Amino acid sequence: MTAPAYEVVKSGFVALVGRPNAGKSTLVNALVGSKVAITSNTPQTTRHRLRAIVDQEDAQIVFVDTPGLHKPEDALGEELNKSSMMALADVDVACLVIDVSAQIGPGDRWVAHRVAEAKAARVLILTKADIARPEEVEKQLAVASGLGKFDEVVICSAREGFNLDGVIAAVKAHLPDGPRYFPRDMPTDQPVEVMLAEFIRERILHNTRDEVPHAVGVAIDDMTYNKKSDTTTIMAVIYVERESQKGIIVGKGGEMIRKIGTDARVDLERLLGTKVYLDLRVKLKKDWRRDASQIKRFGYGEGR
Ligand SMILES: Nc1nc2c(ncn2[C@@H]2O[C@H](COP(=O)(O)OP(=O)(O)OP(=O)(O)O)[C@@H](O)[C@H]2O)c(=O)[nH]1
Ligand SMILES: [Mg+2]
Repeated sequence: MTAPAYEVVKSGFVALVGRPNAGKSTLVNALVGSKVAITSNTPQTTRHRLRAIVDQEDAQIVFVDTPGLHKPEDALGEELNKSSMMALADVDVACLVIDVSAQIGPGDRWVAHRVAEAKAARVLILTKADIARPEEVEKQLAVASGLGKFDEVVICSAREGFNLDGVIAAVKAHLPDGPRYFPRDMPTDQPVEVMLAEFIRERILHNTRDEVPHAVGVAIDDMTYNKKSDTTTIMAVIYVERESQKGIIVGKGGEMIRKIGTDARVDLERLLGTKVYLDLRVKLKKDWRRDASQIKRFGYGEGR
């Protein structure tokens, strides 16, 4: 037998699934050690599957962050669920992520069944341990463990960086030998335009409430780099579904859209490593969440 032409390490794909708001994307960012996924306390923040890569001397773990599984109310919701389910179809390890501070209910049970059906090792991750008392954690652990048969159970806090090593060890134990699938210094496989649009959308999620966060889609129209001033000009469009939402995003005298732009620029500049001039416009795209082709155009769900 001849040796393979590549370095053999522990490598494979690891899906993180769970209810919206469970803490999946925050955990992915903490594991990778850089911001690759947007996060917010608005459920259904994540709108597409994304890969985040943890590279070590003896392993390469490709985490797949997914949209929270929920009861869909529109075409967008259906797309998001479909995208998460597809992530489960082809991974080495399926992680059920549960918020240790929230009541475990039918939503978690449903996701647990999907994890049980996956042909993968199963890891139960209880996260947000920093906001639960030890006795609450114990109680949740007992209930969550009853959701299915798990190969590993881990308690962690993404926010405080508690037991991230435990998460890594738990998944690594179930990875096969294989090649590094991605370059060693690549934290995510997302195109830069997607990350820019998502970073802008995150700032909208953080600055607005009620129906507005869900009704927003962001697209990058154009991007040009000026070497002399070391500045990237980004033209982005924020789409909303109603005229009233447009007013909220723009705000009184343009105050809100300026704040969104200023907030977003910090992440955009960090990502690009240049100064950024951000031109934000707000446009109306009536009921886009009900329209499969529009959803696809934004790249949400399985789009793009
Ligand atoms: N205290 C605490 N809060 C956390 C932790 N992890 C996530 N959160 C918060 O929980 C909320 C949801 O986090 P996300 O990472 O966006 O959750 P998600 O599971 O990706 O949500 P969806 O994308 O909607 O499915 C955010 O407000 C996070 O700041 C944690 O370990 N501790
Ligand atoms: Mg998420």
